[in-house]
Amino acid sequence: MFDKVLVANRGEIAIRVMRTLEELGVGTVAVYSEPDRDAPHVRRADDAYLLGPGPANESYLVIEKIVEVAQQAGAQAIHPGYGFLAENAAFARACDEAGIVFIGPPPDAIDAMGSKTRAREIMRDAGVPIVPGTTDPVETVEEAQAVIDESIGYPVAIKAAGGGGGKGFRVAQSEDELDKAFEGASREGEKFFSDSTVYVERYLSDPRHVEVQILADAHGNVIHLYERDCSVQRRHQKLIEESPAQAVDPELRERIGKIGTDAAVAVGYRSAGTVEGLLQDGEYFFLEMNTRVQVEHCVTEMVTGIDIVREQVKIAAGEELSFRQEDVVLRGHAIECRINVEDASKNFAPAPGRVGSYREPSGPFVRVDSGAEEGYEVLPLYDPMIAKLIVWDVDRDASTRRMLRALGEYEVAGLKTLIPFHQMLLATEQWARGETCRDLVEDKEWLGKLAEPAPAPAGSDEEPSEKVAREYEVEVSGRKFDVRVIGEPLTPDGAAPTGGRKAPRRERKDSGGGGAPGELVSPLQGTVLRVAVEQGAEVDQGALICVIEAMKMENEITAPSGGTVEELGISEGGSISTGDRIAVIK
Ligand code: MV4
Repeated sequence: MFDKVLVANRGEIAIRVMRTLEELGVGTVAVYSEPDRDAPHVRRADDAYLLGPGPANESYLVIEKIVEVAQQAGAQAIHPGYGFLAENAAFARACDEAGIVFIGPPPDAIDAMGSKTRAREIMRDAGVPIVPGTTDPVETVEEAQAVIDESIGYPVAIKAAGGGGGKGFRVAQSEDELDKAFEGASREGEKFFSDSTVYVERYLSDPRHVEVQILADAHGNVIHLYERDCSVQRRHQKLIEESPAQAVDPELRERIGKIGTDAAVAVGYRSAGTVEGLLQDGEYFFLEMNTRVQVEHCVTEMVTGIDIVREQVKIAAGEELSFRQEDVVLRGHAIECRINVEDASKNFAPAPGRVGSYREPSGPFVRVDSGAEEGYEVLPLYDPMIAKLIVWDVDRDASTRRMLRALGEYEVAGLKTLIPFHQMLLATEQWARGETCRDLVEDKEWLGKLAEPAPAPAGSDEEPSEKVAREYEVEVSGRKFDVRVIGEPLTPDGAAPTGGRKAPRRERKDSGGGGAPGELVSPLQGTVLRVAVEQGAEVDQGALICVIEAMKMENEITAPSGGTVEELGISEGGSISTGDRIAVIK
């Protein structure tokens, strides 16, 4: 086993990985960006190293810097978590070249599965069922039209070859929508993956998203940990996941498990991975493979009793899996709710800010994987998911009731989270009947019920405290170090301040609700992609005002109330900051 592992991530997943490393007796090294100096994942680790400024491409995505830090810290391996560099083959190769173990699959498997057309080709050749459609890229609309007429038929899904997770995914119901869908998928592929190549699939009208958890070691053992159902998603962001899938019976369970392991064998997989697929009318089709540990791995851990991250680390250290397929037993039912800092009533707009009082649920069979705490500032720079709530019980019904109980105990003051959304959704008949809830999560009227007066900003009566840097020379084990201490200023008598830890207060304007009457301010920083209204226009509550791109996500900003657009302070292509005025609607 390794002595020391660097965790190249932040937030809940960094802490999740460090917990397992601690249990294995492995030392932990955190990395962080400037605004994350004080973050829980940094305090959790044995050692921590600064990477650079806040934007991920200057910190969490800088391959050379992370490899250099690992060498400097004496870490023998790097765990990438999910997101950031987790599915970056160049990073995996850079680790190899530096003599550091990448805790993940071989770079060639990352490459192969990164290209969705190559993945489909490999799976088809291995006898894994894929959604009917092309395995070669389709160059032109005319070419797409020809294959659709010849073999696929409408409706079709046009998908970016470099895509995945729904990025660069468009639907054409009929021939007259093909042009637009092709252009859209191609443009998004170019924007996100610098690859405008697209392919065509038959569009399934109401499939379930069912995925298989895989573990493969370096000794030729490939097993699966059964399936998860992640059908409750919005704009391809999963919101609720569960295991086992209700729609899967024992016979189908064995069949899709085998599809999962066949897929893993076909790409020479090693480590933990997920084979994603669509299930419709008892038919299961391969969709794509995620070559990382996923956000929702926890529900599988709860029903199998297997620590997936522990297995991942052991596999990377060269150990053989200590159990076989027949040892993996499913027990009960687990559900996970993602706790995002978003306002579901405002089109799931990001709602960054400072967490006020914070209390996590507990009690029997309740697990909280969190990267937040009281006073934690959720930065618009990073993913809005601050925590996950996972529960286990004997069956889906009991698990749902336990989740509702736990959601009720969860207190996150000072900002909007998806907690009320989850409470409302889990109480619906659609959820109880095991439906995908696809229309519900897009239903503005239903989501509008979640709107309530904005909570008072946390600790708004407190004095802000600024941090300062002080230089010291210290001696540790006979070795001299120059250290820069970043903390609260010294008190007049020269003593370090005492009392509770207080995070630095950044200047920020109120986001949403506040300001002048009728004023709509931007909840995030980004680029105005589209302005959907003109000055003087009459809009209804919930009407689309503009689309802001932030962190490569398109965010729809809607009218908080109906009225006339009296002032419009934005233009397409312009940049916008948190708290900037978008419009005044009276
Ligand atoms: C599809 C599909 C229908 N037909 N592909 C791809 C990414 C994933 N997030 C959802 N994806 C879909 N791919 C074809 N050929 C429908 C979806 C889909 C979906 C699937 C299952 C459950 C919920 C869904 C919500 C939106 C889109």
